[in-house]
Amino acid sequence: MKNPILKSAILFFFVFTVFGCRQKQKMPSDLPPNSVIPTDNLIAYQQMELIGFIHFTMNTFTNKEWGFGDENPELFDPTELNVEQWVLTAKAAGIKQLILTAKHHDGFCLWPSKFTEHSIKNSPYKEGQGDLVAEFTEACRKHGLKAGIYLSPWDRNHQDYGKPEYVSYYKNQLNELLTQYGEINEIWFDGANGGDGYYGGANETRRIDSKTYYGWEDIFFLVKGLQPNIKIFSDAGPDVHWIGNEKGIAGFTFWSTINTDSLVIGGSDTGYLNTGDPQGKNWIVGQCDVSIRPGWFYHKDQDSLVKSADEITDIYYKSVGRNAILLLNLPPDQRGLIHEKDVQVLKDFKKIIDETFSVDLAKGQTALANNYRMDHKKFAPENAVDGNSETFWATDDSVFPAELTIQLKDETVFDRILIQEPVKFGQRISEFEVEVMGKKGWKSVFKGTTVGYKRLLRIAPVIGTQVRLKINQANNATAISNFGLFKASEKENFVFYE
Ligand code: FUL
Repeated sequence: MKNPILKSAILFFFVFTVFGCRQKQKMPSDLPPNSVIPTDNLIAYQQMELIGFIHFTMNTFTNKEWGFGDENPELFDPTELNVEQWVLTAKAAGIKQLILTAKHHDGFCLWPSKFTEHSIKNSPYKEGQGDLVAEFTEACRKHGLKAGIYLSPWDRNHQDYGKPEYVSYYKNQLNELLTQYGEINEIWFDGANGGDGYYGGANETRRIDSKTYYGWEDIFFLVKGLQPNIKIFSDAGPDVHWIGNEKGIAGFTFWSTINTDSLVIGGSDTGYLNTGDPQGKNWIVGQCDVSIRPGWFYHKDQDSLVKSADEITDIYYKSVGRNAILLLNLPPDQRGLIHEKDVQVLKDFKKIIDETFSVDLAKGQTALANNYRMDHKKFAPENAVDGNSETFWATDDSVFPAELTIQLKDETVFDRILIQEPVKFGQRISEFEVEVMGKKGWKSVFKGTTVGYKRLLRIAPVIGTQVRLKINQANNATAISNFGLFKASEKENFVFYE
């Protein structure tokens, strides 16, 4: 080549390309995500952690759990109803969203639906001018809570239940609820469907095939069309699924992945719902529903049976602490208020949680690891103890066990441990262990399986200078966004280890 300018241009291009590529290879790529990951919308949903149910309707006044559907609307007559009391009580307990039974199985509507007379518009409440869905959604918004709606698919009042006409009625109701009350963050589709009822005076038993009757795919499409960010709850998702029991307890092993094609609303394998499925092709948040009282609705004779703050705390560890959402039911009484006993329990529960988790003893301590991805600081172990959920420690591929060691400045006593995976990359860990360095060397204090968005461990108090998290098995490179150590509040009376 004679032209020296052309020669140096070609040389420059060659060097730049090769060197440039090399540089690129050396740059730490982001951690490759799993094939099943959550949407940002679902991550934000799970970050709420604790949400509440409000079971309040005709049953509150008839002292029933399931109304037959023949109740006279005039029975709905709260004397001191105060929706702000519900919202402020919930908010003070750390609850981030409330779901209201806009219509339970008895068919009575808490809003003045155009499509039925069986509603609040024919009750004494505000002389028929009341709209509890409006009051509820406004109060939630005013105090910074998300609002959700429960609309029972089963309707023991409606004459057409079991026929195609009822499905149109149900869709009309969805249309009202999802267009007239601003943003609705969750819609709750119950699995209890069909049986005996009033059915417009027929007083008979009507069975339906819950797989085909409602046309769920069309309903989901309608709902998402009206409220694109809404989360749809049912046994089968598509966004949030039932945990398989009404005790508020997720499996010790719990995957946020599951296969929805094996799920049916009202007929799924409860064991499968309780553990999720490591091979699952759908990311669906698990939700643990439970009532603060034995019943879902208020009954005076259950005033002495309100769960204690310790019991709610135990449930919290077995739901939120096992990678699921806790949906805690707070049923207002006939006055229309959350009862004083329930309010006190919620206060005590919140104190226990706040006191336990206010000081993270691992935060800012020295963190070491046997490996971190590409030796790059973006994946360094200290990211797991910086108190920032956006940063994380991650290893290179196929490094097992992956070990994160926290060196504590002083001998430290703790009995609660927090582990979090950055789930935007998927749920990975299936076997882990925590060890503590005490006077006699390393001692195993907990052996676990899944972690996910949040795993909380309860152990007997230990004293140590070093703590080691060992990830023995995962479906992809280990990533941990938070590792925390805590001392349980003195107010927690019962001690559960797990
Ligand atoms: C169940 C219903 O039958 C109960 O009454 C309650 O609403 C509970 C949350 O869901 O399926």
